[in-house]
Amino acid sequence: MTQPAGLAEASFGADCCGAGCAWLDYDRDGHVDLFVGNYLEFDLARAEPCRQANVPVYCSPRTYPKVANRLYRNQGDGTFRDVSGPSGIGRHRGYAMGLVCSDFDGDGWTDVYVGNDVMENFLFRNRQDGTFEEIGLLAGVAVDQYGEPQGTMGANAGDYDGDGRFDLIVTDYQNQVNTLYRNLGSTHGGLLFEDVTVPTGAGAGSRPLVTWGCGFVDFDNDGVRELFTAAGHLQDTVEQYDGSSTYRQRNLLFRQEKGRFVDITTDSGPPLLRVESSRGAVFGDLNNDGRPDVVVLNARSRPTLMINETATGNHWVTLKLVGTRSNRSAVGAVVRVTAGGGRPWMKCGRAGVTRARTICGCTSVWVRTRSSNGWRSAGRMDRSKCGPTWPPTGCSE
Ligand SMILES: [Ca+2]
Ligand SMILES: [Ca+2]
Ligand SMILES: [Ca+2]
Ligand SMILES: [Ca+2]
Repeated sequence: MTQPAGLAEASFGADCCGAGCAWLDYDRDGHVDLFVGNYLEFDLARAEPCRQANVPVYCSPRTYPKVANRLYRNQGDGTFRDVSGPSGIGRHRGYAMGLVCSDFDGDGWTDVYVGNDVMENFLFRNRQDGTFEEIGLLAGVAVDQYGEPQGTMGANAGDYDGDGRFDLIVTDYQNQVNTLYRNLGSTHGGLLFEDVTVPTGAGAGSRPLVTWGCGFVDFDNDGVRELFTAAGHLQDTVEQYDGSSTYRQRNLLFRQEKGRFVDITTDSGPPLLRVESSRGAVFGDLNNDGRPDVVVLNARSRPTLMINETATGNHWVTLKLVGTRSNRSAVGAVVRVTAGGGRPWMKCGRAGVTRARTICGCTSVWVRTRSSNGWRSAGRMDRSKCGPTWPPTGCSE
């Protein structure tokens, strides 16, 4: 279908390596569009071998030319049109790796964060007219709190602190720490994030690792999200030139305690103790028992499937959202739920599975009730509705 859909050039046509992609409905016409993050321009004929301490390694991306990302508009007839130029996306060249689509400024229009390797990251704010402006530096997510660009291997959005705004977690290369950007909302007319890596401890333990897929997921249904991070070194020869690191590494699992992330990896069962060179991580309730599971892709090895067996009496409910006049997959939909007298807040951002007060998608949504003492195990869901920013209208519950 790639050729007839008009996507044959989607990063693969040129000497260009794609590194990430995401579905979004950027123009809210009910047809899901495609964003492709491109890593760099690669020409095998001109490629030079690289070495570290005389050991063969993959070259730094700085060895290669930067390249622009691509945005493809779904024309509603089974084909896509490259709108990288008119949308403004194509004006910015970088080394894209992790990317995530989410409505960061809460205006109902999906924005795109693109993590770039070894250089400043991009945040493309949706101007609501088919174009984007790049505000990464102004918004505080281009570099870390020290002004340093990061490796930015992986990125995900999630409302870790439950204030209704989507925060950013970014994973990094060896000798860098994972960075958590808290979304402060639009102040003085501009969207602003704060690097809260140090006060929250979100980057703890990541400095020796190369980290990739990540996500805020509430694995025990208590209403507070945990942080999962997949790890594994890029260089399969690393042990020959760096005695402090290994190709295969353990993944990380943190829980939140009084505003800080605490490492619970070794207390969370045998799958978390596996040592692989992990890359991508996805989350979803694979066996429909209300507890989200994890699938991790491992370089040069089989994937790891982690079935969540957490003992918890906390309740949950599933909503299946089907767009009628908006896109059928409900990508970009927002749902607000009031339950047990608690805060009416729940959002969904992109395709996948979403849990209460998280944003990872809208195919299914779990909800727990909340009392004045926090989330509790028993209760009822009082009300659910498609929020006013469902794109643009129409829902079934
Ligand atoms: Ca569209
Ligand atoms: Ca937006
Ligand atoms: Ca937040
Ligand atoms: Ca939890």
